[in-house]
Parts: sequence; structure tokens; C-alpha cells
Amino acid sequence: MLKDQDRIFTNLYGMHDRSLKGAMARGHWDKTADLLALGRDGIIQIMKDSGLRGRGGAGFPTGMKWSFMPKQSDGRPSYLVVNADESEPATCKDREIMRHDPHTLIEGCLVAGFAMGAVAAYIYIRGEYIREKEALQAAIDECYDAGLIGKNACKSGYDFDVYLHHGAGAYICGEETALLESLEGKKGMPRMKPPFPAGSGLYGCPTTVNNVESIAVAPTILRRGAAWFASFGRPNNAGVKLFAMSGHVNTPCVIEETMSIPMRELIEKHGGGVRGGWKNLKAVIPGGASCPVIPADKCEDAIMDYDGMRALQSSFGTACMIVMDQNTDIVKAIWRLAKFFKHESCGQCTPCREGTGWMMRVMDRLVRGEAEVEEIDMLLSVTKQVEGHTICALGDAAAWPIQGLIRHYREEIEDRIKAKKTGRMGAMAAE
Ligand code: L3W
Ligand code: SF4
Repeated sequence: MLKDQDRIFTNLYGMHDRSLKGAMARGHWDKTADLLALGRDGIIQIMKDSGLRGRGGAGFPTGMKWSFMPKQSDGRPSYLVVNADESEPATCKDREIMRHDPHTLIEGCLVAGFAMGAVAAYIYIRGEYIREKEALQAAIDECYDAGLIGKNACKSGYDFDVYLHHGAGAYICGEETALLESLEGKKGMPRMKPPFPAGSGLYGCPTTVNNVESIAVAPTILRRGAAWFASFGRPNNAGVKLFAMSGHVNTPCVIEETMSIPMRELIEKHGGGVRGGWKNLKAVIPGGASCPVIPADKCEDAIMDYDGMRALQSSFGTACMIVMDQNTDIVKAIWRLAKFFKHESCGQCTPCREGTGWMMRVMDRLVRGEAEVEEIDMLLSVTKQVEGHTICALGDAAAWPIQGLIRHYREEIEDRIKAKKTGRMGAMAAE
């Protein structure tokens, strides 16, 4: 279990003094100019050595991403964009940072922006995050007043602005290129990649888009060193991380822990255990709605990191788990996600626009037990036609939960169809 002195987001744990004074008392903004004095290459090397991987879901190495930004300006400004559009179902970890520890994010923007030669950071915050927006804006204002950002930030000679942009509630704007479109004042529709944002991002300029947590941990990594951060977790899965638990646990929470912690330990130590005890567990969705469900027998030894989740044909995602006990109607739970993705598809590419509708309509019938057993394979084949054939990852995100359902709970779907045919099905899934 992570020791208190190794936590980065100490203010999450009941202290709640999010002012600049409180942040400084916890060691943030301490000689930040010395961190900038490490130089662009020095900072990027430390980030690479730390093993930090993007905390938004894809796990792309953060230091490597920063290194893609041009070293020499061709006349275009460079930008840092922080993805604070946290909209993945069950994911609420960045909200905690912005609500209770906003200065970690702003200081992170300064060091990350400096490392990539950016003139400004744009923080794109989810439309529903009103309190978080207020907390962040108050912290940004404090930083300008104290000379920590703006002209000659922290007396380093470097000029750096931070802007907060409030989204309007579209899930797709959490996809990095849709976010950039939205920030430019257009409809939030994903762009084709390549070009990646580092080559052509905001207003066609070099841009790095990073998750809130990835940026907020950077100053502490620079202060304590790459080796400190890399000492947690296992190779390829380094560091400390915010995890969340919701659903059928006794105490839903957001908690900072070491990477590679066993899932059971996480749930029992921090989530107060599964409602009704571990034996009552049915399944876990490990890191956001797009991650395929993991059945209880595989959760016992599951390791919460990128490789651990991949080994179970799922993904680590945002590490915000949905825990489901034996009472859960798993077909209905995945049907609800299918409805969500259908609703959130931006509609610009055919496999996603049509495929999410197809998947939802078949799931509609499966949940009522009205489909034929052969349709299970037909549904699986639709998911394969969507997966990997779309402009952005929303198509994959819609396909994967259904694939997980069929992989692990085919029998339960078939029983439901049989029950309906024989008139044994109750009101449970009829609505
Ligand atoms: C330059 C290359 N840059 C990749 C960059 C790319 C991006 C990052 C990762 O999806 C996933 C999705 C959700 N040159 C590059 C390059 N990059 N190759 O690296 O890229 P990618 O395409 O692997 O992923 P993505 O499009 O960022 C994110 C999953 O996360 N997810 C989402 C959770 C949602 C939230 C939220 O609400 N906050 O996090 C959960 O699992 O399904 O698969 O920056 O530009 N050659
Ligand atoms: Fe839009 Fe879906 Fe295509 Fe993404 S995959 S661009 S959400 S239609």
C-alpha cells in the first residue's frame, strides 16, 4: 500500500485547502524556476526515465509525446492543451484534482509547456464541471497575481499564459482532435490522424494534448526524480496513479495508489470490499466504459496496470472501475453502454454512425430476450466491422464492451433468449 509521504495529491484526503497558500505549504510551487532551469531536454529526459504513461486512457509515454514537439520554431506558436473533458462513464479522478488540488495542474502546465516550447496552455474542462471550473479559475488568477504564470513566469524569463475553456457537454469532445475543433469554435468532430497534433494541432500549430493527471504529476516527478516515480509499479507500468471505484463497493472512492496493485487489494483496502463480500462479485469494468468487462473468477489475481488488464483481454483505461455484484443484470448493463455510445457518436463516419445503431438495436432485443441465438454471432461480427474501421476510438469503444459480454456471458444471453421463448422471463429486462 502506498505510504502517505509518497502521495502527490495529498490534498484529496480531507485537507481541502486548495488555495495557493495551502498548495505551497504542501510543497507545490517550490522553486519552480529551478525546475525550468533543467532545460527542455533535461525535463523531457526525466519524464521519459520516470516511465509515466498518459493517464487519459491510451497510456502513450508522456516524455516521448513531449519530445515530438518541434525544437525550432517555424514561425508558428506551439501550444499545450490539457484534456479536462472527463466524460468517460465512471471516470471522476481528474475532477478530484481540479476540485481539491488545482495548483498541481497549473504548475504542471508551466513545466510541461516550457519543456515543449509552448506559449500557452488551454485547459478544456467538461461542461458539467462547474465547481471545478471555479476552483481552477480562482487558482489561475492567484498564479497570475503572484507572478507564477504570465510574463516572466516565476522570474524565469519565460512568458506563459494559461486559459480555461468550458466545454458544452459532448462526450466526443474528450477525443483529442474533436477537442481541438471545439476549442477553435467548430463542431466537435474528430480529425483524421495523422497528422498528429504535435505536427498540426490547435489552429494548425504544433500542439500536445495531455490528460489532467499526466500534467499534474509532472512537477513532483521533476522534484523527486525519475527513479522515485519509476520505483512504483512494475516495468512498463510505472508510477503512482489515481484509481476510482464505483458501483457495488461499500465505500466508493478516488484513491492514489501504486501502479500494479492487485485489483482485489484495491477494492478491499480502499473500497470497503464488494457489497456482500468478495464471493458476491460478478464482474468489473476496469477503466471506463470502453474497457471490456472482466468476470469475477479472473478478478481474483488481476493486476491493475496496462499489461495486467491486457492479459485479461481488457484495458487499463482511466483506472476508474465499475464494480458489479451478483445482483447485476450484466446484459442490461452492457446494453446501457451501447445506448450511450450510439447517442455520443458524432456520425461523421459510416461504420460508427450505422454500427453503433445496429449494435444498440440488437442489444435492445437481446436485453428483452427477443432475439434469436444466432444473432449473438451476428452481433459479434458487427462489432468486428466497426472496430478499427473508424476515424476515432469511439467506434472501438462501442465495440469492445459488447465483445467482452459475448466472450464471458454468452450462456447468460442464451438463457435469456430461451427463457423468453418458454415464457419464464420475468419483468427484469422487459422495460
Ligand atoms: C505523435 C505518433 N503522436 C499516438 C499520440 C496521440 C494521442 C496519444 C494516444 O484514445 C483512449 C481510447 C479510449 N506521433 C503518435 C502520437 N500519438 N501516436 O498519443 O493516442 P491513441 O490514438 O493511442 O489514443 P487516443 O485517441 O488518445 C484514448 C480510452 O482512451 N479511454 C478513454 C477514456 C476517456 C477519458 C476521459 O473521459 N477523461 O480519459 C478509456 O479506456 O477508449 O482508446 O495524444 O496524438 N505516431
Ligand atoms: Fe465520429 Fe464515431 Fe467516427 Fe469517431 S468513430 S469520428 S465518433 S462517427
